[in-house]
Parts: sequence; structure tokens; C-alpha cells
Amino acid sequence: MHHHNPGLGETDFDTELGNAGEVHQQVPDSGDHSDTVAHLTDNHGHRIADNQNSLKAGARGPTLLEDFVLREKIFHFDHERIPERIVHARGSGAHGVFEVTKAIPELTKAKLFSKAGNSCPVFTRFSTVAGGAGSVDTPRDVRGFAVKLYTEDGNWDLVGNNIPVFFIQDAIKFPDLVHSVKMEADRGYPQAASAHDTFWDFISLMPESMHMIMWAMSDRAIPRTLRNMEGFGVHTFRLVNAEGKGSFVKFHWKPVLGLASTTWDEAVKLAGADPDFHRRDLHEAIDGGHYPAWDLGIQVFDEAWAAKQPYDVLDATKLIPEEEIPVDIIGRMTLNRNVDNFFAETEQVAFLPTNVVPGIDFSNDPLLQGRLFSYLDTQKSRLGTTNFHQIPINAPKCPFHNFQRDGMMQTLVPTGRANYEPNSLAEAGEDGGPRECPETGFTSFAANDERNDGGEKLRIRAETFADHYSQARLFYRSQTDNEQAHICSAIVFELSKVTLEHVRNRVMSRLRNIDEDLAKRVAAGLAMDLPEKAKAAKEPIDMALSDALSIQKQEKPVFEGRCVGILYAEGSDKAMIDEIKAGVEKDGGTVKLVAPKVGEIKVKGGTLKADGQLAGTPSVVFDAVVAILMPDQAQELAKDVGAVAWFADAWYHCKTIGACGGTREHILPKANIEPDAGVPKPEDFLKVGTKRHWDREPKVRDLA
Ligand code: HDD
Repeated sequence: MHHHNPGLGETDFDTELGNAGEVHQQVPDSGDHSDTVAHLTDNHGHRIADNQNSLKAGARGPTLLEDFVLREKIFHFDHERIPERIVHARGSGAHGVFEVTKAIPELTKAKLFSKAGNSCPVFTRFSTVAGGAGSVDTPRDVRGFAVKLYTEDGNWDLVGNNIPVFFIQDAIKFPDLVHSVKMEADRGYPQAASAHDTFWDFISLMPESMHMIMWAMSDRAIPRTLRNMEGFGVHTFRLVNAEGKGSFVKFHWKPVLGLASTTWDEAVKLAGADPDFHRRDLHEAIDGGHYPAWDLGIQVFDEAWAAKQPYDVLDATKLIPEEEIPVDIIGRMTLNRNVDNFFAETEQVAFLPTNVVPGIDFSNDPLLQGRLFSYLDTQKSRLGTTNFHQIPINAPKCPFHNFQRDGMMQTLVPTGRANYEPNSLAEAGEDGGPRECPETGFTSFAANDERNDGGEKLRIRAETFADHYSQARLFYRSQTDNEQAHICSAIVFELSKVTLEHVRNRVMSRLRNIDEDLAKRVAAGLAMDLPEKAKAAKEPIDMALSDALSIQKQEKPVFEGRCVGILYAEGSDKAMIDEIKAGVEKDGGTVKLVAPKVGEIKVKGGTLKADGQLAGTPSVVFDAVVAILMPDQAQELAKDVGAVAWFADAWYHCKTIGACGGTREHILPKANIEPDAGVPKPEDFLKVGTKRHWDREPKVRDLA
């Protein structure tokens, strides 16, 4: 079956005539392409002569039931949507490659990690969690970070997030968590937002969520691009070597481009300016050959070390500070190919945390244990068949054979008489089918955990999971002043959308266990009194602060992977524009030209065509901006509130603004901009780069 039909794209027919009441035999493809393009057929191979008109009893008569061309086309269309994911519905994916940079045979028998240089194809899907498939890319939300590694031992799916901890400790609470954050059941809103009553009601009743709440209210939850996020496997997993020795492990993905986030105001404006901002950015970066890459790192430890920590490594609401156990880099993932078809690949990809290979195993983390059931189950509901593994994006790239047969949408043709095992058909000279592999097959690690209370059947939470606040405090106190202010503002914003006073009070009563100053700032921001401190199941302790938890402490002032917007108009100096463009591109960045009009206009030294029109390309889509304008053009633009907002936003979002004389004189004062070190002349722009000027923030916003 041929699915490409380039000939149709060139179809040129007069729709006005098509709508006219008279008999009109339209032949859209009037040129004879029969030798050069595939024939348009229905799904059963019948060539279609007319794809414009349904079959009617007379020109103005009713449409006939026998029109199988019409019926098949509409039938297919009517069923083109599948259920969206209950969480992580909105996602963007890409293909790539994973390459091992450091062999770890002493830790795992996974063949992939036996030798540096080993590699395998990957498919990675990033997502938001709460919003529907058609929601925007930049809400405040956790981001999914799911990687499918097609190894020679079968698929290994590392289904993680961009935050290393989770809201809840036990999978039995997952449906409650998700119900509470999604649109409220009775009213169907808000979409893709945690700022509403039910989420905070649930959260405030679940003190274990406080650590993740700190992350979700931080700039981690409003990443600049998908390329600037870390990824985490979250749970403690286990590596098992050839001798059967197990080690605990946490997986990390470190973005080669470094971490970068937006400010809240910027994220909100991005949602309007470009609802697909992250999806477009990923697509364009890969299309332009700027392949995003992440290093895979591991934190490895054993039971003895785990037993000594003030938290339980099986508790997914806890992280292991990198300063305690450094992240050892063992490989790199590079995303280098966009999908050919969004539905076939990004939508139909099915991740399964149960997809592990010999040498990688699970731990008893009760959240992970629940996930091991949930994902297989959900794929049947979403993809409609137990044969979802046959969809190309899900199929392993190594051979797979077993005795499972039939089922809806069986697309393979299993051969042979034996569909059961054991069988002795092989002895009879027939193909008895595949056999077990006791030596090389997956065997579960025989964990013998002496801290497991004798293993009685209990519905219970381990005592060692009782500390809900120490790591929330660790996270909050490890941030810079600005970042702490962002967390306070975010909580004030979210609680301002909560209409139930007792819920706000309960949240604040919990914040007091994290940090008194944080609680006071939130109370002041809401003009509310601080309630009594909530009783903690276990008194929090002060852990050693961790710089790795802050984005700003790791920020890179680079052009690589960043996008600069240059504003010009008639008469602007092309040489200066070219110089900045060349400088940014030399360092791996991209430049987009913005002008009041997109068509070709005269500038000093030639003509220029813009990539974007000023009104449709606000400064929020750029990491830094430059204005190169003739004074009269600057004076004109200063009359336009939209143009002034272009600069005001860049200023408010602490971005570098390269500004020529005319811009300084006419526009910046109107935007309330008092040039600082982040507002260089165009000729100095390259030296300043894309770093955010956080020291500007107290001037533009109340950080209390
Ligand atoms: Fe989940 C999807 C990540 C807890 C049940 N989850 C899903 C995706 C990611 C995560 C990245 C999207 C995969 C894709 O792109 O297709 N989930 C996590 C992480 C968790 C977590 C990092 C905690 C550490 N999830 C979790 C629990 C449960 C689920 C506790 C249920 C018991 N998650 C699902 C699901 C989804 C899913 C309902 C929806 C679509 C899908 O699986 O394929 O089964």
C-alpha cells in the first residue's frame, strides 16, 4: 500500500465551480501523471477515479449508499482519533541514538553497557502531564521524559520526568492525584493548570507531596525548551552484573546545552504567542542540524549505604543529593531525526517501565511497583489491541518469537503448527518453535532485603517514609534568592486561584515545616495570617545544601542552542545585522529576523526579508534580542504599544537587549527601561550573550 500521494498536493481546481449547482465533472488532476505518481486507491486497492464528488442519483439528488469510496473515506475519518493518554497526553517525540561512553560490566551484564562505543537507536517523547493532547506547551507542569532504547536484548524504556522526585509514595494514590490536578470533574476546567481548588485540596492533605511541590513551583516546571531540561528515572532501580551482584542505581539525563527556564510571565505569554513553542523548538532544532543531546549518568550505591541515610531510597519523594553520590556519566543520547508522521510515531509510541533488559532490574519502590502494572494495562485501552507491540515504533529491533497468537489487529503471520510449549514437534521433524534461554534470559534479582519486616502481607507505609519535609527544605534553601522568590510568587499565584480558605491555610501550615520565611512570604503575598504549623509525622532535619538543585547556579551564558531575535526596519544597517548573525551562528545559536513587515524591504547595504512580523513574533520567543533601527524608524515604532512591549517584555524577563542609539532614545524610555549591563550597544551584544540578568529582577518586580 502506498501512502504518499504527491500528485494531490498539486491539485488545482476551482472550488467556486465545485460549489455551483450545475453538473460539473471535476477532474482535479487533469495532467496525466500516470507514469510518475502512484495511483490513488481505496484501502482495498481499487483505483479511485473521482475524489471530489460523491455518487448521487442525479446531479441534485440524494447520495447513494453504494458509494464505497465516500463511505470508506468517511468511515476512516470518523475513527481517526484514539483515546488520548490519561496523563502526559501532550507530547513531542524524536528519534536518535544512544552511545555508551563508559563501559560498566562490573555493575551490569546489560550487553549495551559492556563496551564503550556500543550504541542503539532510541525514541524519546517529552510531555506535559496535566493538559490534553491539544493543550499548550508552556504551563507550569512537570515534564515527562520517556526514552525507549531499542537494544539488542530487547527494548529498555526509561520512563522518567524532568523532576527527580514524585508527589506520592504509593501507586494507589495516583488516580487521586491525577483526578485532582486535571480539569475539575463537574465543570471541565481549568485545562493544563494546577492553580485550582481540587489540586491544592488534595496536595495539602498529602504532606509527602511537599518536596515535589517545591520543584513544581520552581522554575523547573517552566523550562525554556525541552532541550534545556534534565531527565530523571526517579525511582531507585537495580543493576545486576554477570556474577549476580546487585547495586542500587538512580538514572539521570543531563542536557548538554545546560539548564534554562522561563519566568512565569514569559511562560504565560508564550502560551499565547506560540502554543507549540516546545514542539516547534525541538522540531526546528533537529531540522536545522542542531541535535540536542543528553548525557546519561548514574548514581550507584548499595544496601549498606542506603540503610544509613535519613530517608528511604525506596521512597520516590526523595532524591540523593549529587554532592553525596556524584553522577557518573556513562553514555550520551543524541536526538537527530524528526518523526515522519506524528500519529504513527509520537502518538502511538507505548512506553512500559516493565521494559528492562537482563542486567537492569526494579526495586521495591511501591510507586514503581504500581507503574509496572499500569502501563501495559493502559496501552490496551489506548491502542485497542494486545498487539500494540507490533506497531513499528513499539516493536523491538531485535528478533522476537513466542507462542502468543491472534488478537485484534494481528499484523504478523505467525507460521508453524506449534502454538504451545512445551511441545515435541521438533522431534517429529517439524519446527517446534522457540525455546527458553536459561543462560541469557531475564532472571529477576533475588532480593533479600533484611529491612523488609519479615514480608507479611500488610497495607502499610514504612516508617522510613515518614519524613515529608527535610528534602523540601533542602530544595528550597539550595536555590538562589531569585529562585526562592520565584517559588514564593508561584505558590502565591496558585493559592490566589484557590477559593477555599481552609485549603490555603492547610498549605501554609505545611510550608511552615519547610521554611518559616517561605511560609511568611506566602502569607504576606496573600494578605493572610499564618496558621498554626502542621504537625509533622517526623521532625525535619537540615541536610547539607546542594548547588545541583539550582538552575541559576548552573546557568550558561552561551549562544549554543539559543535563539536571538534581531529587529530591523527600513534603512537599518545590514552589515551590523550580518555581523551579529554570524557571531551567534558561529557559536551554535540561531537568529531570526523580525521587522514590522515580512516582505523584502530596503536596508542600508541591500535588502532583507524577515522571518517574522513584529506583531506576530513577540520577544518571548527569543533568548535575547537586538534592535538595529534608523532613528526615524525607532521614533515611529515608539508610537506602537506592541513594539514597545517587545522591549518591555525582554526587560521584564531579564534578557539581554542589544539597543542602537535610536532605540535608546525613543523606545527604551517608553518601556521604562533604564539600561544596565544587560542592555549593550549592538556592537557589544556578542560579548554579553544570552545569560539572564537576574540582578535586574528586583527592579522590575516585587520579590517579596
Ligand atoms: Fe506515569 C504515562 C512518567 C507515575 C501511570 N508516565 C507516563 C509518561 C511518563 C510518565 C513520562 C508518558 C509516556 C509517554 O510519553 O508516552 N509516571 C511517570 C513518572 C512517574 C509516574 C516519572 C513517577 C515516578 N504513572 C505513574 C504512576 C502510575 C502511572 C504511579 C500509575 C500507577 N503514566 C501512567 C499511565 C500512562 C503514564 C496511565 C499514561 C499513558 C501511558 O502511561 O502510556 O499508565
